[in-house]
Amino acid sequence: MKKKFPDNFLWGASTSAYQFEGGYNADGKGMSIQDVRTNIPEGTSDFKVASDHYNKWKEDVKLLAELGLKSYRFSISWSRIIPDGVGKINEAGINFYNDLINELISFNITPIVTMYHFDLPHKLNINGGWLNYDTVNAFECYSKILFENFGDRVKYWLTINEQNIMILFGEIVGVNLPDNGNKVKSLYQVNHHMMVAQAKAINMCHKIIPDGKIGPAPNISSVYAETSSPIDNFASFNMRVMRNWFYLDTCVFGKYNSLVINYLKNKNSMFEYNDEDMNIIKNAKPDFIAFNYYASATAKMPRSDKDFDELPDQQKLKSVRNMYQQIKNDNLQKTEFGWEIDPLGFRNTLRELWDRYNLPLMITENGIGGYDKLNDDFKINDEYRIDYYKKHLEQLKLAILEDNINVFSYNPWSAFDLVSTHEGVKKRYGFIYVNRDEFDLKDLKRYKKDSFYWYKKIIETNGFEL
Ligand code: BGP
Repeated sequence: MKKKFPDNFLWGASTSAYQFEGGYNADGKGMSIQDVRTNIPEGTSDFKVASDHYNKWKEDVKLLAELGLKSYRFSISWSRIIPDGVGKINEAGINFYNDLINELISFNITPIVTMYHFDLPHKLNINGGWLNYDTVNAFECYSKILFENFGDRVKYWLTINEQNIMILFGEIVGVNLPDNGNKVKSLYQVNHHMMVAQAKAINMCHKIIPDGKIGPAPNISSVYAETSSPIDNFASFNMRVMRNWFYLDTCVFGKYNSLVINYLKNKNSMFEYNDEDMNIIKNAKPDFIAFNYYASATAKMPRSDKDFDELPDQQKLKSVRNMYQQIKNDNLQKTEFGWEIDPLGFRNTLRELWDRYNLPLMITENGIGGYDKLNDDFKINDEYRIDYYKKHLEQLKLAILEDNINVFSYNPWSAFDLVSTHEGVKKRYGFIYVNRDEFDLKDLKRYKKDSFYWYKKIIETNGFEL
C-alpha cells in the first residue's frame, strides 16, 4: 500500500446546489421542485437556507483550497440560471457561477460541474416535468447556455445526477415523477426523455467545447445474491441490470438493455420512442463514466407472489415483482443511519464498470452520514468518517494500481455539511462542519473536522499516507 496515486489525480469533494447554496429566492432565482417540496419528512429542515453557500462562497472556496483540493464537484441550479426553466436568463445567476468558477481556478481547483442534481425548475414540473418532451428541449437550451457561458473554463461536465435513483426511488429524494395512469410506463418514459436530453447535452458539449469532457453520473453498486441458490443469483442479475446497466448501457452503447425492455413489454408498460431519439442517443459518446457509490446492494427472489405481497412498504419500494427483492446484508456493518458499509464492494463496483465499459472513471460521491458534534473546544471528532474513507481509498488504490483501472478523480460526499436529501441537517457528511441545527440557523460558521486534516494529508502525499 505504500505507493502513490497516479500523477495529476484529481482529489476532490462534492456538493449540490439545492442542498448547499440556500438563497432559494435570491437575485431573481426561480423556484425548483426542491423549493416547493411538500414531502420533507417531519423533523427535518427545508432547503431554503441550507448552508448559505450563496453568501459564503468566497470563504468556502478558501477552505477548499486549504483542504488542498485539486477538483471540486458542484451542481448548477437550473432555476438560478433560467428561473422558469425556459426563456429569460437570470444574469445574476450567471454571475454567481462565474465568480465561483473563477475563484476555484484562482486556487488551481478544477471545477467539475453537474448540470442537474434533483432540482428541476418548478415551472417545467407544472407543465408535466420530464414526462413532457418539452423538458428535453428545455434541457438542451439550458445546456447550451451553460457551455457558452462557462465552457471556456469548465472542462468536466456531468449531465444528470443519479438518474437511476430518480427513476427507482424518486419520491425519497424529493422528485415526484408524473404518472399517466400506468406508473411503470410513465417512469420509463421519463427515463427515456432524460436519456435523450443527456445525449443532446453530450453532443452540444462536444460541439461548443472542443476540449470539454462530459459523462453521466448515476449511482452504481455491485449487487450480491443473498444465497448461492440459482434463483437468488437470477434475482441479483436482474437487479444489477435494472439498477445499474440499463442506464449506462444506453449512454455508452447507445441502445436499451433488452432484459429491461422485455420486462416492460411483458408488463404492457413499454415507453414510446422513435428512430430520431434513438439516433441521437446512439451518436452521443460520453468521455468518461462518473458514478456515486455508498455501498453494495444485496438481492433475493421472493419465493412466491404472497411473499412479495406481504413485504413492508419500504421493502416493496426497493423491489420489483418477479425480478428481485433488495434485502439487508448481515455481513456488512451499518452507519448510524443504517446504511451499509462495504469498501470491498467499492472495488467490486469499479472492476465491474471497467470490465463492462472500459471508459475512464470518476467517483462523484462516496461518504458517510453521521451525527457530528461541535465540541466545546470547537473540534469535531469524526474518527468513524476517517475510517470509512481510509478503507474505501485503500480499495480504490488497489483498483488503480493492481487492477489497472483508469480512475482519474475522487470527489467524496461532501465537502461541507449540507441538508441531506431526506434526513435533514442532522445527517452530516462534510469535512467541514456548518454550525446550524435542523431549525436553528445559529451563525452558520464553518469548522474543520478531524477528517479535514486527515484528508488534507492524503491529498498532500497523493495517497501515499493511507
Ligand atoms: C446521493 C445524492 C446526494 C446526497 C447523497 C447522500 O443520492 O446524489 O444528493 O444527498 O446521496 O444521501 P442522503 O442525503 O439521502 O443521505
